[in-house]
Amino acid sequence: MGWMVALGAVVMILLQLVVTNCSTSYFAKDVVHGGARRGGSREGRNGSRIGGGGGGEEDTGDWRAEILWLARQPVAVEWVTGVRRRIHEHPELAYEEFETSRLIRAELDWMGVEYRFPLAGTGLVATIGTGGPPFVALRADMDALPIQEAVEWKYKSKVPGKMHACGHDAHVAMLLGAARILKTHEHRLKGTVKLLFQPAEEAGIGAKRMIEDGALKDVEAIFAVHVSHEYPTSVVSSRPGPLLAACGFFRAVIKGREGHAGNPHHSVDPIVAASAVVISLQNIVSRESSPLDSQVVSVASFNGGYNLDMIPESASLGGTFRAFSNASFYQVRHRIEEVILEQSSVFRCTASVDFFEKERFYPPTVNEQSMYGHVKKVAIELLGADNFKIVEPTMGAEDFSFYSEMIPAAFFYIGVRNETLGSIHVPHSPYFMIDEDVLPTGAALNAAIAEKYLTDHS
Ligand SMILES: *[C@@H]1O[C@H](CO)[C@@H](O)[C@H](O)[C@H]1NC(C)=O
Ligand SMILES: *[C@@H]1O[C@H](CO)[C@@H](O)[C@H](O)[C@H]1NC(C)=O
Ligand SMILES: CC(=O)N[C@H]1CO[C@H](CO)[C@@H](O)[C@@H]1O
Ligand SMILES: [Zn+2]
Ligand SMILES: [Zn+2]
Repeated sequence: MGWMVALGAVVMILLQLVVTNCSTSYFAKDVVHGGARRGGSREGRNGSRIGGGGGGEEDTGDWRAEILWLARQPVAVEWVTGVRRRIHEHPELAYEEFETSRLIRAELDWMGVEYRFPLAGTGLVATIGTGGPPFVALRADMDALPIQEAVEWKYKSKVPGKMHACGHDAHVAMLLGAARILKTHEHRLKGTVKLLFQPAEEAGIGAKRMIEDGALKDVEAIFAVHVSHEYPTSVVSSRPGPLLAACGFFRAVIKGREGHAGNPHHSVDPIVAASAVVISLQNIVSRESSPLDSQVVSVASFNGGYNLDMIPESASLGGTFRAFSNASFYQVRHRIEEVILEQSSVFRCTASVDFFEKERFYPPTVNEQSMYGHVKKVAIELLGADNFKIVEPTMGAEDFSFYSEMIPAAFFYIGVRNETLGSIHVPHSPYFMIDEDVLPTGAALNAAIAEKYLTDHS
């Protein structure tokens, strides 16, 4: 199905809003301001077509131009950038996104967009469209990180020790930007778009709680974007199938019996047991899993006693494990536990293992083929084939995987890399920054993905 474009109709509605009552309509307000500021340049936009006024004409080029125009009007750009900066200045950690959530709700109120609040504590789900099926969802995460920002700029984090170092401020801004575009298109949406503003992506698996609170009710497909420092500003990338790893953590406590190190036979040594555990854990991936099925087990923490002539009562160790399939992930988890318990008992110790399954246990993020295809198609239509890239999977994790486990889903990246600006740092770096030029494009892309999904599936 092509894009049904009714540019004439849209313009008529805009003009009507301007004429009737600009102060009550979110969008009309912008047209008035934007028009005034830009000296009526709106008319210069492919004027013949606007003047033509024929509704329902099918023309991808016009659709593309219109959605980008909506996103890139100076007032819209200024607004979306301002939203991002306000959030950036006031970062909030997982499940503490009170002000961020309040800001989102205020913007939605202003647009006249309805929402359900709260879900998962600070989260919300906004709704735009017919109110009927099909339902498609877009998701943004809201939380920041416990990192001290090292970038010196005007809108630097005002909260010591907290920073939006993963771009979730940009995700929220781009989703609100999409809301604004979709609201102006609401009359022509062929179903309903749900916008999920989710807490606690970095810690606390907020996605899972959003689902438990009904965020996916009726939703048949879901999409989410993440900024990427690897590609230039506004270049979109993704891949079909597994994209991000399943990710788990473990911590083991191995207990023996304390004793003098000069008389080791009176003690049960947990240090030797823990050492054997570390070595044995290395064999899970190297000896038990297929070389073609990428997996990781890393021991990243190892602690025992500190007294040089005492064998301690206990030792602890822990780390992380990753895999790209659910089956491998659970198999590795099972073997980590087994190896720790059994290897400890070889050395007459006892052990317990915690996998933090309620806070930090993520399934793999898997892009469903046709949802990936949809993102790719829309990105290329909107931004051109040069601006879409296929990426390799990475061992990072995302709690978007909880959605992708439930319904067809696609996760994709949008580039924020700009050497001139210095936005070249990895996420979670205190130097992380983005090229804000991405915001209008990301908003347009979000909106296009949702609108086009509804057109294709109604
Ligand atoms: C993943 O594997 C576990 C353990 O076998 C199972 O309980 C769970 O339902 C699986 N999840 C999916 C999405 O297949
Ligand atoms: C990088 O940012 C600078 C300053 O905003 C801008 O002039 C330039 O066009 C940007 N480059 C790219 C590749 O986006
Ligand atoms: C701003 C705008 O819509 N420009 C488009 C006008 O139409 C020409 C030809 O179809 C396009 O190339 C422009 O991008
Ligand atoms: Zn992150
Ligand atoms: Zn992130």
